[in-house]
Amino acid sequence: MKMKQNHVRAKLKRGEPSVGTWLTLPDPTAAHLMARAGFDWLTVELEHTPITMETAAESFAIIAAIGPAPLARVPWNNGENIKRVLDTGAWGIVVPMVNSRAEAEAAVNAARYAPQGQRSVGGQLHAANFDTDPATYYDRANEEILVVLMAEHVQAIEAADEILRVPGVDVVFIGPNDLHKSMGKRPVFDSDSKEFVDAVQHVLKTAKKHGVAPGIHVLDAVAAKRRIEEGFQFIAVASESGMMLAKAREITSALGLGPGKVVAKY
Ligand code: 3PY
Ligand code: MG
Repeated sequence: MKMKQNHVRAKLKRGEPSVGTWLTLPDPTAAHLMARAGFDWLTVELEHTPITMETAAESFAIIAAIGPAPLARVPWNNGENIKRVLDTGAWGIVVPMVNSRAEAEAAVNAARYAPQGQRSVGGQLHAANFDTDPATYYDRANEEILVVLMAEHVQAIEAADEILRVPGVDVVFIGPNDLHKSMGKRPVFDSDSKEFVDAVQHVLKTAKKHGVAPGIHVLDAVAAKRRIEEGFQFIAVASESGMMLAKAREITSALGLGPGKVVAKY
């Protein structure tokens, strides 16, 4: 039987950039509306939000039906999290804080069926979200599921060559906030700090060397364009709640209602 192609993985394999955003609100209605905004993919954020597996599964289904690729940032790098988001219909995983070759292997192992990994066979929603039957899904999933590992700690920068050598890794995605924090600096999306700039360039170079698509989280379209020009391919721009609040604060300040309170970083 036919199965939908993961257009994001295909684009990245062709060397093209792919832009998406983060979904942080525990609300499939927000996912529904954002899925129509034109992004290539949407990552349901389960790491730092109240979003439950049930809400995430509803969002994956809506996003896949409308067109973007539904991805999930898992709360942490373990097999239970990875299995459950994939079995409930995510087309890919974003795995936080992967700092060593062993941690990279564990993530790939959980995301790929044998012989590439040890993902357990089961579930219904994964095949439904690829508009196919389970037998076809089990045959093809290893070619369609996107595995994104995060480089967001100085240890990951040091181990980048070892991590990106692991077969089955599609993307290395820099988390600039955690990366700055691990350097003893204030968490920010970008800075001129030499240590940060060198780390970003090292990840970019090492990713290209191993045929892995480099990615990074940025705050706006200007930064996204700059990172694409540098060679980054998997670009996350802010989040849906960040966009909502930025627009709200633009309106309140234009009307002289005061700047409002800063409630979200992105
Ligand atoms: C970070 O900047 O640490 C992130 O996790 C962004 O996604
Ligand atoms: Mg982070």
